[in-house]
Amino acid sequence: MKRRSFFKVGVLGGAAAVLTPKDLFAAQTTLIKDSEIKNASKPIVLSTWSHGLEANKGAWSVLENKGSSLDAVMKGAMVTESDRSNRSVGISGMPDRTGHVTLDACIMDSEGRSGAVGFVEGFEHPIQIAREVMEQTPHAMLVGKGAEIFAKQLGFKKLKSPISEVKKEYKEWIKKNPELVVKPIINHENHDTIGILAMDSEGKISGSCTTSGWAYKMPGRLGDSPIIGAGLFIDNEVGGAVATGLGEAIIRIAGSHTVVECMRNGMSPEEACKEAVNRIIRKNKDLTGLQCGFIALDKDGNYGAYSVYNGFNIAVKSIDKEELIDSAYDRKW
Ligand code: SD4
Repeated sequence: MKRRSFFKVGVLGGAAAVLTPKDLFAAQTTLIKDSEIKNASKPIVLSTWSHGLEANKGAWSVLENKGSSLDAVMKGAMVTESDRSNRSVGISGMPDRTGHVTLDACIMDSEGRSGAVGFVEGFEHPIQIAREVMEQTPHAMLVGKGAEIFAKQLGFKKLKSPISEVKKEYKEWIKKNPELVVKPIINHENHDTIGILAMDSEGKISGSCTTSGWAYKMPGRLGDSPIIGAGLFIDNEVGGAVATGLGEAIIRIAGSHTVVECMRNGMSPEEACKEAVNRIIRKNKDLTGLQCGFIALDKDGNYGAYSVYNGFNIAVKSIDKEELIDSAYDRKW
């Protein structure tokens, strides 16, 4: 929160000790400068990175027909998962350092229900399996073999993975990178993950996140993307947030949950994303290659984004908008 906001809240708090948390929230939110608020009418869908433009089209086909935000965020994610030209999501994504493409995904709805899968291989739509975990099981997350058995029982087909292009690229890469641990390279040219937030015509917010994870990660590694609170968090009383970038840094500050809680305390979506990014910056002395970004949507349809480095962007689709906006950021590459 800005100093100005603290001051005003302090004055209000001093003048009227009987203020309820709701009053306080109202007082805080009125302090946000108009220029910091990007607003669109509902329904609306937001996605990370430029591949979000296509994903948004998929989500929009649900929202414009008065479909639910839950169906919209799933459909949007499925568009990117099926795009074989996409080297960062789905079975055409980047492999781990043993050549396996392992996939992580999660989904969360306006009721606070969630489902996730991690470390699954060869499935076209991890996001659908995550939704089934939410709807068909008493669990919040299934990983590895167990998740694959569950998916097969539901009739999801296991495909050949990795696809030949990925295999070829991997063979070249491993020759040049024989060491066990490699530094992350996540920037505007090499990034993974699609994160989607949607609000439907009833004002219900849902989110999804799906990825092949950090390219050439160690086998067995899970990032933030399937972890509720890190890669994605929704609380319909407040809004939702989704993350992209170096998952280890995002997990360590419970990134998306942090963004939502900052909005609950009166910050605008962009301010809340900035606060989460600032925490990452404060806690990581070496920021070389450490790109992380958040997008957030509040319950009134305001949205914003913030990243460590420039180059992150947010795709927006509503009745009167279809655009890719550069995220605000802390520093330049
Ligand atoms: C991960 N957060 O596996 C993902 C990767 C990503 O842009 O979002 N890259 O850590």
